[in-house]
Amino acid sequence: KPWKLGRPNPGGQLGKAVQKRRGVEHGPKAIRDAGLIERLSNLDYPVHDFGDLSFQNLDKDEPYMQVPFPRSVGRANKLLSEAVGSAVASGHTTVMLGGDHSLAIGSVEGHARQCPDLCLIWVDAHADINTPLTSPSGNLHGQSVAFMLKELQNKMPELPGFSWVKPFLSAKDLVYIGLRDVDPGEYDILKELGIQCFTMRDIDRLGIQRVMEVTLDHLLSRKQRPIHLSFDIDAMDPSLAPATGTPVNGGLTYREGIWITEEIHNTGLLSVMDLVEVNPVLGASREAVEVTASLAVDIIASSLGQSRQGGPIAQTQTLKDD
Ligand code: HAR
Ligand code: MN
Ligand code: MN
Ligand code: MN
Repeated sequence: KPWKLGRPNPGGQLGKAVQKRRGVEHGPKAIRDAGLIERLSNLDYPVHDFGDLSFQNLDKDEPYMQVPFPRSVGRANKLLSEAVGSAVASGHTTVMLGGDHSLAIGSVEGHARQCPDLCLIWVDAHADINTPLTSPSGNLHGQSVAFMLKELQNKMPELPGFSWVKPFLSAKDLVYIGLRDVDPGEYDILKELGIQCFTMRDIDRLGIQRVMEVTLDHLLSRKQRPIHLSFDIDAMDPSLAPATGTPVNGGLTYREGIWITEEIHNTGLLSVMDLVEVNPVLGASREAVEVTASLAVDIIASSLGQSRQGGPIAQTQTLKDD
């Protein structure tokens, strides 16, 4: 029975029947309730909470092929793109809380308008690179990256609601970490475009330290540039992040997750991060929701400089050299 976040779930059982994964819109509240703002304030940043954006579901939003609610999702992402763009333009390091991972379309697009040379690190159990034609589910949260990539331009149908998105990212400017549930059509795209992927198998083989070394080298060795980190909480093992829509066993350990974010912080180049797919309605208990939201806070705080050793970490140095 889904636990409800202190107030009735407006969709209730009807919501569940219509849209199985309903509830992810309550993710930001759960993450704030887990103490996000206080934790970031402790890091010596002035923190500004821009609050929630409000999105409306459009009437007559008929599915396009098998994609549900394209116009509503497209419109929401356009608003988000503008909000992220103006936060970045005014000099903020920006955190976007979801919601589901389709929000990365607007978040990364808005960031890229301000910072056209950005690179993208996608931490996720899933590649989210289906096109509307390859998608087994139709769901846009499994297609976000396909909207961004220049190389997929001629494979993307014109989806109502998304005409404002022009592909802006090259395949070489993207790295995946944590993959373990990749659809056949996605596998073909990843191979064909030669995208740098570190699956859980690669992490087992190389270790997370090496994975991050190669990731940052791949993206930053030619030049230093802004990083967009898009972190799907389902990258983490479901034992640590149970309250999410599509958990997959065998995910990142707590320490692997924190290593990833510490290494990204240490570049000094993190510009925008997304933390998505925390779904308080899907937790089996109040505790399951709280551990998931509190993990999300740890991941964000670590990305923004919370350290495990009480002070800044100089890259590749030991504690005594810092
Ligand atoms: N690959 C599947 C699809 O396209 C499921 C992916 C969506 N789930 C996510 N994304 N949480 O990371 O439908
Ligand atoms: Mn989702
Ligand atoms: Mn995702
Ligand atoms: Mn995922």
